[in-house]
Amino acid sequence: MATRRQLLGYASLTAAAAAGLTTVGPRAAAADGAVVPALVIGTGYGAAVSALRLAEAGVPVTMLEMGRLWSEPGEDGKVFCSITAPDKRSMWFRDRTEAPLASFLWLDVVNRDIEPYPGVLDRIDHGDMSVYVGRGVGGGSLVNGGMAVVPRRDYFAEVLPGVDADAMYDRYFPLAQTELRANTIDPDYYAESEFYRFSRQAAAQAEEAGFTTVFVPGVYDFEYMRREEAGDETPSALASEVIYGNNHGKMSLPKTYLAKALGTGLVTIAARHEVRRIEQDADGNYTVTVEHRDDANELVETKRITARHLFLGAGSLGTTELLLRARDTGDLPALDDAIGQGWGPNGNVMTARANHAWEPTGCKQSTIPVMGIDDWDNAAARVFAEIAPMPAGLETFVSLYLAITDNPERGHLTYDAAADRALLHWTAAQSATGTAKAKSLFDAINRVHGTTYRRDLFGGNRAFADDFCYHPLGGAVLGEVTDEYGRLNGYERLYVTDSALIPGSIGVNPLVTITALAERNLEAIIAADLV
Ligand code: FAE
Repeated sequence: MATRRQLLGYASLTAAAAAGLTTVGPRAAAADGAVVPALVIGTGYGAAVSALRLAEAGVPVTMLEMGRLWSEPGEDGKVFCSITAPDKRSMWFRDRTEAPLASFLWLDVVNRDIEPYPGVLDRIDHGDMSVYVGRGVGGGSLVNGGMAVVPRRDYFAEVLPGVDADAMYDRYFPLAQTELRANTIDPDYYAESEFYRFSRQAAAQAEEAGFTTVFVPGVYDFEYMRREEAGDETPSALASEVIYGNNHGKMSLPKTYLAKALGTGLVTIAARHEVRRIEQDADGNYTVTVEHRDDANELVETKRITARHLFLGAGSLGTTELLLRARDTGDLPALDDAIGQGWGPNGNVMTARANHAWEPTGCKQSTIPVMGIDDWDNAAARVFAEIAPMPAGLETFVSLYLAITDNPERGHLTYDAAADRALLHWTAAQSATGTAKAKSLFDAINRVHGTTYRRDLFGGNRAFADDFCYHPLGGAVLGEVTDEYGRLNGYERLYVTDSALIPGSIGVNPLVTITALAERNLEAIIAADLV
């Protein structure tokens, strides 16, 4: 249940948005020249945990977010647009949408021309790898499928050997799932709903081929979904809403951690505020240079805000870029040489199979995945494949999957001074290592079931889309460029708190790990550095 504080916090957020404001909470804390105890860059999972726990410890917090405050409805009465009818709200300053699926039956029918606008989903292109990220107050929680999966303990220990796994599994993973409001679909509802026919069919085919399938928890409220199907609530997951935002049902960060944080009265969130630069003054405080822009991307004001404690929660690419820029331009020259290393796409590979004509996957599909094919025990090709929907509103006969493989390849980021941005170095050959693992699983299903891959969906006649990811991880790896709690080497009171800490792979969808790790780190940091 939501607490009173949480309700108050969420109310303040929606009221600010309704009044056309970009700042929620005490405004002076985000004014030019403000000096604050703690500043958090970003409003995704790591950032939101940081803000809540700092505020609960009595520390006032300012959060700066480059994306919009997504609460006020547009002309159609909705805050977000659907996948099937995308408009300017869909993507971050584009002339045309760039959805993960490029085409259907090789036809260019998926993407639409749109007006440039600070839309909620961004795609950051880097040659052979494009990275999808959420933009807005709530970060990735606004656009993701909400699958809230705890990683396997053995793999977690392999990836982050310096972290006490007992503490994570006894305390921080359960805490993260509770705060995120993770729940699990009722198997009876799943078994009957026509919106999960696509999932039941793909699961049955995987089982027929000898694979194990598992239900996975999620942060979409499955009781709300059941009422959607009964016609008692406004549909969202059942109305093709997800990657461009959910208008209802999903317990995204503005309804959970951020609402609670605002409810303390000690947190200010300033939206459309992008941090461009981080410097340190003679007293050891950090001053950030922030550009406040409007929805036309015109500069409203450049501000400088100073903080005693600075937390970077701008996501794997955002945090790493800020750190590389600070190091390489000489603003924070003592940052570790290994910043930018250890990046990976969590082994993401998307693929699709063509079902037989007598095996429809359903015109009606929920946008929220609830089941995975778990083949992580296969040491030769560890794969966890999410059974993904394709909510096109028509029968496609497609079984779509987002496979997470244990691809051991790692890329790195460098700072390009001329372009003033970070460049990701990742090659198609590196993706191919993960794709081969995914292929061995889906080849087996195709073999047993007598089916083939769909090649009409990803462009270039390809069966596998391994040139984009949803799960960027790494760039400021825990225990390498930071201590074991995210304190950056070379500086005091400067912290990384997000997906940049995880070295490239975690074996499942990462949001719960990012959240739980931030909970663990903040507890230690607050106890030792702040009180
Ligand atoms: P993140 O949530 O990315 O937040 C970073 C925030 O910082 C963003 O709001 C940025 O706009 C903001 N920012 C960046 N640079 C700046 C700057 N310079 N100044 C101010 N603000 C800045 O970070 N994961 C799951 O576990 N389950 C799923 O089902 C799932 N589905 C996904 C589906 C899609 C389409 C996508 C894109 C991702 C999905 N993910 C999923 C991944 C998950 O959302 C992602 O790992 C987390 O959101 C990363 O959390 P962070 O706290 O690192």
